[in-house]
Amino acid sequence: MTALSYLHEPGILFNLRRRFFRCLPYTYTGDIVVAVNPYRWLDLYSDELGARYARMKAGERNQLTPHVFSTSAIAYDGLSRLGRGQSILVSGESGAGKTETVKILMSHLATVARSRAARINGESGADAAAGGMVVAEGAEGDGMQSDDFTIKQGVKRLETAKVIWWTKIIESNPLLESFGNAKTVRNDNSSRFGKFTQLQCVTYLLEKSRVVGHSEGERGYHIFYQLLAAPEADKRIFGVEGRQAWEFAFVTADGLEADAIIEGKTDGERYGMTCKALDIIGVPLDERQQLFSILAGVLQLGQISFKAGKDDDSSAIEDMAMLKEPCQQLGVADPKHLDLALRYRTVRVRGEEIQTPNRPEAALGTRDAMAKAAAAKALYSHLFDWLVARINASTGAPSAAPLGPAAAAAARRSIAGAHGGRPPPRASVVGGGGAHAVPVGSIALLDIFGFESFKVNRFEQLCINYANEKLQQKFTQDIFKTVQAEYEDEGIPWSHVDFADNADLRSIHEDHPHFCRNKLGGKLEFGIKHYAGMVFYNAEGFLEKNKDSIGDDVVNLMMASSRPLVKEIFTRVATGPPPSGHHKVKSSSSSSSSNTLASKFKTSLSVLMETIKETNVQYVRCIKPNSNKSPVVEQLRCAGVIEAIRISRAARFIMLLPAAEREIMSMLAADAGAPGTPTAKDLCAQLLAQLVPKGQGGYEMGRTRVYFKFGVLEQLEQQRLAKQAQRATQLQALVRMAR
Ligand code: AD9
Ligand code: MG
Repeated sequence: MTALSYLHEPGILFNLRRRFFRCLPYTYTGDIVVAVNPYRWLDLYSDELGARYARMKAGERNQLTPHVFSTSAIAYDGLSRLGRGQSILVSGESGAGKTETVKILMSHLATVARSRAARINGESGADAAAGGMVVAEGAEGDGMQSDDFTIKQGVKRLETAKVIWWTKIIESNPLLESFGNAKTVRNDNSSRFGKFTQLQCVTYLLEKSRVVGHSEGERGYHIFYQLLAAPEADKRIFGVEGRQAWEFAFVTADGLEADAIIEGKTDGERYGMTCKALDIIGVPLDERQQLFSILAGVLQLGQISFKAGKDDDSSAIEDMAMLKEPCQQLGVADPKHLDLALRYRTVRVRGEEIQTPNRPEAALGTRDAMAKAAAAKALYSHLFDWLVARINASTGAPSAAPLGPAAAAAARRSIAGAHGGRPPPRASVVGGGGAHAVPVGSIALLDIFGFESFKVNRFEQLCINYANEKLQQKFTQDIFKTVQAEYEDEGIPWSHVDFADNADLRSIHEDHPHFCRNKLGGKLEFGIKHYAGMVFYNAEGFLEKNKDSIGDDVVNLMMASSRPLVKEIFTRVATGPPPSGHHKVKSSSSSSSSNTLASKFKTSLSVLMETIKETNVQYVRCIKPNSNKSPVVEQLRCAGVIEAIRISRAARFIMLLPAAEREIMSMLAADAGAPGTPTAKDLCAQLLAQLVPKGQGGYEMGRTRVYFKFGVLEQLEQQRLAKQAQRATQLQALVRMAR
């Protein structure tokens, strides 16, 4: 893209389109990789190809076809050679391919590590494939070539541990997707949480409302459908024997049956994959059953309905029998306790505990229904956090300690598994090293929920789009910095250049240009001009969702559960999760305002940005090519690809390769009558002095490049073409005369 002499939107679009139809989804614009979602698996992810990019030396990037593999190879190299922490930020709108790209990057990092280890150990490729996959290893090759038998044994054991470690990492991706992804109108496998994978996996804001409902044409979390598509024998254990997804209020689809299907594998097949993945990360059968029991309990909570009570201001459970199943699955001994926890709340009045009914302020039962939904959401989100913690614990640095035969066998089975045209194994949590190799940094990958704009946008969309704004801001600043650094390098005076920045959003008020009231919408509607476009939000339910609290009664009930896992996930929250090894999470003061979901989210995003700042950042911008969704040019604008160019235009100069400049110059040299000069730079300077009108600041001479004011180069090009045409006519005339 940077080699194009005309850098403008149509040119960029044309280039991307042409490459897309030639099955070349990757294109470089400078250091950025633009990835256009091919929506079918192309033969671009083989181990052989991965190894080619892995062997790529610094500065060789442009000799190979543009590929996202170059990003992972450069990150790996930056870490292992320079010891600098790396991060790869993948962005793009919903469905653009971020999650898949991150998986491709991860599996390639494993390949790079493998091929490096193979080189060090002098192993054959096949042997290396079974081990030696170390990311972030300190000194490469230390003592690895010893002939000593015991050391060899030790190394072998370590290699086996690494295989298992990588397998766990690989398997954690689809596992987290089962629990944190769902079908939306924009993407069948849409991430409803953000994920920053470093040594540890840190997740951001799981969309909780999806636990209890979803819009038309969408689905709840995959895992619920997997549970209901499980073998009947399993379903019997969880009390959902013979039941179908459409029977459960929380996950039922009001729309067509087709809405409840996602492409690829069936939910039943995915259930099997999830069980296998749980096995690999070390969740034993008993715990797995408890996990699915909780999920079944959540679904059954959704079946509880309320009716008017005996006196006016009370409500009652429609049918007490409804409580039996959820109580059994959640380990609540007495259904009456669940009844009380849902319909009453305990308040303390002068030291005394009083049970008051949830007042049905608006419609009867809405309060109770909300308590029910809050309980379900708490159960699910605590379970999700627990799962992430388990994955982190399980994918810590591999140790050479003996591992259970079951885990080893499962790991081997998984590695041997076919990938059916999809990319090879996906790793998840990147980093870590051998038992004796202390990691010197890590490679982090960020995969967030993409920018969203639906017909109706709610609190979740505001949070999601806010996260995207944050990421965009970092991108713009980096691009800006790159341009600035280049100008300084070239010895060109730098004057302040403006660039689009939505940082002022935080000061939104009525007459702010980025804030807008929807004239047609209701009182609760407002719009925000995001970097990626205008979005109108409906503020209904904002306060409730932002408060994000459940009653103490439900928490106490769950902590008294006879199911150890239910107890555990609520205890983790009550006492706070154990501090993660790698991230020092800065906790803000716990004033009441910082307890809202939005402020917690904001703080964790700031911490994330601080973490990223310490690393060397690379960008991948994913583009969705569908014509029925948003036009590509809009996405390019949003992805900052156009923005990057706009910034250099705002700086008033277009960067060019010296060769291209010289070509034009020499074409004009004869006419301009420039005397021969020793250096190309002098020639350029003289020529330009004659060709470009003086006093208009049409160009600026840098040390190695000429920066033209926008349009000047195009003018010169026009002249050149005119001259060429004139010459051709003259030549033709000569030929005719000769005849
Ligand atoms: V969201 O913000 O989580 O809603 P993503 O993550 O950007 O979104 P995702 O990676 O899930 O999108 O990609 C959507 C679909 O595009 C995938 O399910 C694949 O079917 C398809 N896809 C994405 N990337 C590739 C690819 N490199 N090759 C083939 C792809 N198909
Ligand atoms: Mg995703």
